[in-house]
Amino acid sequence: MAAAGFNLASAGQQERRRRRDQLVTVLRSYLIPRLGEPDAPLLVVVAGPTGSGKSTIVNSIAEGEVSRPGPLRPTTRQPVVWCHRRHAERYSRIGSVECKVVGDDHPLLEDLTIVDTPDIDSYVAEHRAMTVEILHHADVVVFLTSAQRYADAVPWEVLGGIDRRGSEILYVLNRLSRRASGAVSDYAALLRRHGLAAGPGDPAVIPVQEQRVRGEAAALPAKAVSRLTDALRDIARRRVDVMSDITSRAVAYCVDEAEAVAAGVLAQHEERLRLEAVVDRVYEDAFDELTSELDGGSLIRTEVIERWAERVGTGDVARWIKGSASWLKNVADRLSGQPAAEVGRIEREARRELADAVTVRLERAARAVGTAWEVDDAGRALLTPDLRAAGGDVSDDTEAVIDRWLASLAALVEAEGPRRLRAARVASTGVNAAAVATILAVFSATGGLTGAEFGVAAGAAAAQQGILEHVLGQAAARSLAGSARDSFLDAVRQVFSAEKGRYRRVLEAASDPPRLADDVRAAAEAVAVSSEEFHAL
Ligand SMILES: Nc1nc2c(ncn2[C@@H]2O[C@H](COP(=O)(O)OP(=O)(O)O)[C@@H](O)[C@H]2O)c(=O)[nH]1
Ligand SMILES: [Mg+2]
Repeated sequence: MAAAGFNLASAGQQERRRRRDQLVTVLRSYLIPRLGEPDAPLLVVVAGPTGSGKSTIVNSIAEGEVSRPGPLRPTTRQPVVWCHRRHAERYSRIGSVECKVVGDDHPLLEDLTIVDTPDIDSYVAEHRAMTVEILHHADVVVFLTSAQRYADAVPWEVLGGIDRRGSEILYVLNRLSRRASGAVSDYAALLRRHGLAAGPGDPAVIPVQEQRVRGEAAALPAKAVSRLTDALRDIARRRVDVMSDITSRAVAYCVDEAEAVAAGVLAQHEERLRLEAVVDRVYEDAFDELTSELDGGSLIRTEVIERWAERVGTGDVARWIKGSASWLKNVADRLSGQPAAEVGRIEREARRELADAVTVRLERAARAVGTAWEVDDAGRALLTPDLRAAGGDVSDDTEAVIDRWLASLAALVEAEGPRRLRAARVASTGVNAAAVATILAVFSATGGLTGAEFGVAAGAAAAQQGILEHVLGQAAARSLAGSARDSFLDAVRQVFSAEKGRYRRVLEAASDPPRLADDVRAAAEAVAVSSEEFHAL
């Protein structure tokens, strides 16, 4: 259950984390230790706001000084555990909180251990934290507040948590003056408004009248706290049943909350999928655009195509169309006459132009994801300057992918038409010339048109297709151009996937796998089963 990280900063995040934390706390701080030591006395924690008389009340129950009270705030700086002598060792620490232990042999302590705590509204944060932690371990809470301050000094959140997990809470209204007789029912109504169940017995709120503090022990007379003492004696008498009820309620709470945590895991997963879908759509659109530009002949600037075409000899097309075959010899001569470096340069230029065409689209896609995530809480929290732009290595990666494609293209040209290549005496120019022609055919988008259909007016584009067709034959030329196109798109898709992967990784790190929902439910089920076994003993 604790493994649910809920790192996706959506609107639901805080609530999911809060529920997970409460659930884990109930298991770790209450249920597991409690069921591990079923014979330990019930832990009764006296808590409340500053100066409400907690220490005085504990002393009054003990009829002696257990915890020093005082007008100076804060007086109680550490929990004081009043327990039976034979249990003294077990309480030097409760959870991670070090406690002062006062061993005694008061009959109440056979079944109960009573803890006086620092002020729950202390200005010392450490004191508040200690008290909250001790409260997590409580079987029974005595929540003490004074008649003067009850309206504004109740920590609803903390009490609500304890109430929900099923511990008993005794609400004590201290220092009541005889004149303020409506305070008890007013306080009870306030508690009910906040959804807090009435304590055991009647009345729900236990009143303690304002007294003069007497004696060295700084305690109230026993009679003043008799209703509270009676309630505690009753709980002590029913210790085994009370323990069983509280733990059963805690188990039921955990099972319910685990369901809520599991639902949170699934809801978070949905949110993650939505963000992922945005990324998929953006890159899908960018890829579709690139594909249609490729097929429409506008992926690479026309000037570049024409410059390349010039080198291979566009002017010869006219003669070819008129039936002269000498153009091919001219092309072959021109290419073979050129130093290898020249053909290499054409390739490099093609590579550069292509890499740019792809990179520009990836930059645009990254910005589009940035814009879309920006308007989503979770998305915005995940966006980094890196993610708002294409990956730092995207140019190099694209060039590498294109290099591999060009290499495979050379192999493809060899495989598709070596005989015709030889026959056409283009072999002397090497595969590169044919590869360059293929590149140009692909990027000048002659599509399925033949040179003749395209006509002289098509210029460079038709020339490339024409050369290829003449060299390889029409069918082979078309299939070669088609395979080259497809393998180019496959190669580009790899770069697109790698780019998308950056967002996927971030989303993966920020969200929990949906199977965790099942794990959480299974863990809750295991808790319920062990609890049933425990209660059957
Ligand atoms: N007169 C009178 N003083 C009280 C009563 N309860 C507490 N006090 C005083 O109020 C101050 C704070 O009490 P204390 O028990 O230390 O409060 P805590 O902070 O809640 O533990 C001390 O000076 C007590 O003597 C009471 O019922 N009557
Ligand atoms: Mg105190």
